[in-house]
Amino acid sequence: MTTRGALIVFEGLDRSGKTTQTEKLLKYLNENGKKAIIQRFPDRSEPLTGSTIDNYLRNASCINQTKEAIHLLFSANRWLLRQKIEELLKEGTNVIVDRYSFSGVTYTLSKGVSKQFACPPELGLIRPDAVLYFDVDPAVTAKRGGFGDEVLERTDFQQKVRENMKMFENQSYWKKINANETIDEVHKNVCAIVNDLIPKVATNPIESLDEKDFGL
Ligand code: NYM
Ligand code: MG
Repeated sequence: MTTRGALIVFEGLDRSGKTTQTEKLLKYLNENGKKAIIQRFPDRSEPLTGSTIDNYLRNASCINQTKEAIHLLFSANRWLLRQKIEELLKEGTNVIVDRYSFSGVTYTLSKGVSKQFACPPELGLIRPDAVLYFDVDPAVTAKRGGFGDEVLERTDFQQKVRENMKMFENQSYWKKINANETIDEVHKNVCAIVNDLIPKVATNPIESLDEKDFGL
């Protein structure tokens, strides 16, 4: 019987260490004989939406610019990769995702858009088996290299995102990680969760996000 891969999502504020940790996890899984790939969102290389989103993030002069339209573009960017992710999971590849619907919803809510607008486009995307939420004080990330390069990287805005992320705290797949620890300590915590997760979900059906995931 073929077993499926796990969908492992990394979430957190800008500069919380997600990208570093997804790369370390990929290397760890591969070295342990497990198939895995990284899928980043936004996927700036996706042909229909990627360059438009990249352009917005690097050039928009204000976070309120086109907030509804950009929200739908971020969501479309995920929908355009949905089938590929499903196929990978079915053939037994673990898919490590750097940001997903949870960033999609909380970043947009933090711009003042309603939950009723922000959540529905996410319904039907594949539900992650685990979301590793990298929790860190925005005062800490603001001091990390590169902070401030893109339009949403402002401490007051990041604080709102952190507050909004609390809406997911009670989901069974939500695993809070202390992102203030060293890179090696965080990696150890990530590996422990993932080693436990992969065999547990191998024969589970693939499910989709629904109203319950967003408290609708
Ligand atoms: N972002 C990311 C959103 O606003 N909505 C989304 O759906 C996603 C996936 O894009 N500041 C924001 C969060 C980040 C920015 O992401 C770029 P990254 O991981 O820094 O490349
Ligand atoms: Mg960023």
